[in-house]
Amino acid sequence: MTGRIIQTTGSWYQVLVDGKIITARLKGKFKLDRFDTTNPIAVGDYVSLETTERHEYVINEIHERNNYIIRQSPRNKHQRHIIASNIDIALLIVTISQPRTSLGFIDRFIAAAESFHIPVKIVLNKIDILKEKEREQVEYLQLVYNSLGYDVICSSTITKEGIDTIQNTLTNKTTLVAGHSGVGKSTLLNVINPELNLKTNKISEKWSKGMHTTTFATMFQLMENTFIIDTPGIKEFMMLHVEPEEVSGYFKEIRQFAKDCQFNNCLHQNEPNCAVKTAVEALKIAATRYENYLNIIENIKDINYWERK
Ligand SMILES: Nc1nc2c(ncn2[C@@H]2O[C@H](COP(=O)(O)OP(=O)(O)OP(=O)(O)O)[C@@H](O)[C@H]2O)c(=O)[nH]1
Ligand SMILES: [Mg+2]
Ligand SMILES: [Zn+2]
Repeated sequence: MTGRIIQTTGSWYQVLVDGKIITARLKGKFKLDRFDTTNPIAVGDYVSLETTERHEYVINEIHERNNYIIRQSPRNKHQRHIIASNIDIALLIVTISQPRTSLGFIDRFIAAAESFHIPVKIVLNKIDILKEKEREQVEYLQLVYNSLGYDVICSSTITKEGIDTIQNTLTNKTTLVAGHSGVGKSTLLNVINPELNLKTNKISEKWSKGMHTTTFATMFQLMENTFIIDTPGIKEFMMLHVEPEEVSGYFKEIRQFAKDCQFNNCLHQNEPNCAVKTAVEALKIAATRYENYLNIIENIKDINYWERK
């Protein structure tokens, strides 16, 4: 039989099989050395199972992953930890106020998702509380991100604007739902499926001290064939363990113009005849996207500098 991992706790796995949750463990002879990761199996994995004579469920095979999000182990940077797999879409929930989501955060998240080959849509929630001058920021977000192919869905759990669109986006998919605390992730999911009864407006203890060593993701069913992956480790998700030269590959529009730079290792900072800089000056690339790209490069250089010391 086959199933899907919805939660992992130590050596036990919760697996969804034909709509029922069962508990399983790994087959004794499961080859761990095939993986350079700390965990052989992650939330979202499809697996094959068998039953033992004692009627226990045992996982004997993992099916190939479409994609996965991974981070370095906090204890050993040469080891990697898979957070979740087989994600169809990442839904980034943002708000312009209460709380404010920065464009830097949005671009970092998108770059990380691009690096994991996960398509992104942006939900701009709490649209009901916006003041007149904040509307301009809505237009800016729509202008910049829609044109890059990252849909911006305006929503409100109060007026119910955009809820149908979000529901259609989620249906029959596995969606990673992300965003700062307080943007309304749980409220939105409760509106779509009131039976969920997720806790809202509660300062989550996940962020309190002592929890940064473990990153666990959970998956739950929102509707039939529709899954939500919730990962408290979203901060780690955004840590791009990549080299500076790789970052432009994760900014669609920069990647496109970079082909015309004079140097093929151009970082688009201050190099001569840089087609990306020219495109920024000609307003073909949004200045905010370019700035956030440069910030990521600088961050990575800082991290690499301290790690090599
Ligand atoms: N005005 C307004 N308030 C909203 C909207 N959606 C959610 N809220 C409120 O925002 C607060 C936070 O909502 P939550 O759903 O708990 O936020 P969350 O993103 O799940 O937060 P964490 O679980 O901490 O990550 C609650 O008081 C909600 O009632 C909206 O569309 N408009
Ligand atoms: Mg919540
Ligand atoms: Zn360049």
